[in-house]
Amino acid sequence: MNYLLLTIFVYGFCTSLSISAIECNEPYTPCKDGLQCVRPEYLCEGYNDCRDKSDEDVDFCKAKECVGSQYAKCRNGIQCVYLISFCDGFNDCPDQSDEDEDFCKANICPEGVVKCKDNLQCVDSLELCDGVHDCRDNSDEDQDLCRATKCDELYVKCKDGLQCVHSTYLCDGDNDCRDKSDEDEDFCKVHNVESISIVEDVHEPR
Ligand SMILES: [Ca+2]
Ligand SMILES: [Ca+2]
Ligand SMILES: [Ca+2]
Ligand SMILES: [Ca+2]
Repeated sequence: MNYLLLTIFVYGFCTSLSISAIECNEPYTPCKDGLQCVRPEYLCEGYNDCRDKSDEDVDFCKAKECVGSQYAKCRNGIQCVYLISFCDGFNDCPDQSDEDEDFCKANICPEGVVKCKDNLQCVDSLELCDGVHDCRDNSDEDQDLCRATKCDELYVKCKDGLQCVHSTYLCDGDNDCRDKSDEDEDFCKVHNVESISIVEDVHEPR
């Protein structure tokens, strides 16, 4: 073997050694090329994280179970998406099966999440009557519903009796209630106790 061939052989051997040397710490998984490590929740979630795209390989993903109980497979059996992403009004599965009408009609929203009036979309219960339209049919901000809705703990009803705002937003200098009542001097006095007790919890004692 001449010198040049020997040099190429040794160089090639060392390069292959350094490539295969990568080790992934728990819970990371190596990509197929052995050059990168990825977190388990990044496997088969629809985005390429490995440069060789092996984390989204169709055959690999079809055979792979989703990580943990908070994920479920799209209908195509390939990608895993968060349970709360099913019927949330946004397409998360590439085959759009997470927003399929028949599926969402029969779907029961997870705990802490409620169905819009259309019986299709699930929104967080804290998004009811928060002044922002979250349901496509706007039913989360329906006036009759909001008038009858009791605000969640730590939330306060605006003077209009419709909107709930977090008590830390009271008297903070920004208008959060549509009717601006959260910055109304008299309204602040009425709710003063709650807003002060929360502020004290956040700050370190001096
Ligand atoms: Ca991925
Ligand atoms: Ca979705
Ligand atoms: Ca809302
Ligand atoms: Ca405010």
